[in-house]
Amino acid sequence: NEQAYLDTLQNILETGAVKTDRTGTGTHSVLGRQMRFDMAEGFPLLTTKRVPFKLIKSELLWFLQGNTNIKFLLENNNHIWDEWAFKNWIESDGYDGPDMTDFGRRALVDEEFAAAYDEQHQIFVDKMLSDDAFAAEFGELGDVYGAQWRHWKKVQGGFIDQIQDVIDQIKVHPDSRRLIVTAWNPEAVPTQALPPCHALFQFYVADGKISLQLYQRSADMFLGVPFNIASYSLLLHMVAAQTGYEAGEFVHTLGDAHIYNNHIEQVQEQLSRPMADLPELWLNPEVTSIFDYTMDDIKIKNYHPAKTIKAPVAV
Ligand code: THF
Repeated sequence: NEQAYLDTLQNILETGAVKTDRTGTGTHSVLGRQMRFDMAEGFPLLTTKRVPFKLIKSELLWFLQGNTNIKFLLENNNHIWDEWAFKNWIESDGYDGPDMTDFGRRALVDEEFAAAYDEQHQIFVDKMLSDDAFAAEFGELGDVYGAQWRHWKKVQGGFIDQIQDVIDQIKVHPDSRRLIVTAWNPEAVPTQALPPCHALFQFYVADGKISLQLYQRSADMFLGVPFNIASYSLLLHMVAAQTGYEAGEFVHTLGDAHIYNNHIEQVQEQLSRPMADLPELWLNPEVTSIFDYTMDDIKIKNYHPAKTIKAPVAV
């Protein structure tokens, strides 16, 4: 439950190596940790800070649609993938605004630049929502989760729908040790702006319950991981509902688990807070396919978190 997450944060602060990273922010980092979340203890949406569940829902529905264009996210007021599409735009010939090179880092250290970035970001979002051709060209993130999950490209041509296939397999061979979905494609990695952080996951059925383990190669402990825990737990509940099993455990296995240097105060604030009881998840029982869930079919109940804690995202 939530304690496993808080213990991992504490452990990284105490034992993490000081390590530089791709984004230039710097981290405290450890290799190889594991957290377990038993769905019987409640839905693991953290209570020591508010985690915006709406954003988790729309992101997961976006993955499950096989959608890789951020337009759907923007229509749902979800901006967690904006930076990646924004980067496509400012590096294109169609962009004629002020120089936005390295915007993520510069926005943190230069107030004047941050204002210019906010302005260009807003222009980008407005264009995305009002101009279909613009959205088709610059909202596209390419080979990200939706593509890998739902239409993995076969060498001989054609596609594999890994989500449909794994659900079919769970129904026919629940004992299988091959109930795997992979997002990691070594052929695609060199050309990807952001190779998948959640690289591979596996389902496991025993005693009438279905569980899910994720291998996450890179874990932004303060911002990304609370989302990832809730997202995969939601996916587990959906797959459980669609295969007739009870939801068991979400096992979260981390590779490079890090706290960014500009998140340390926020982590300390979070660690000082008491936990509340975990909320409950409601899924509309009338939905008969994993691909048919909508925003209204998914609800969180009795969620009483502590206040939001803001932190900058490393790009
Ligand atoms: N990049 C980095 N540096 N960390 C990540 O966790 C991450 N992701 C995805 C892609 N790139 C990443 C995007 N996931 C937030 C949460 C998840 C993200 C990206 C950003 C975030 O900023 N959350 C804020 C609220 C944001 C809001 O309200 O709009 C928060 O306080 O939780 C790993 O999957």
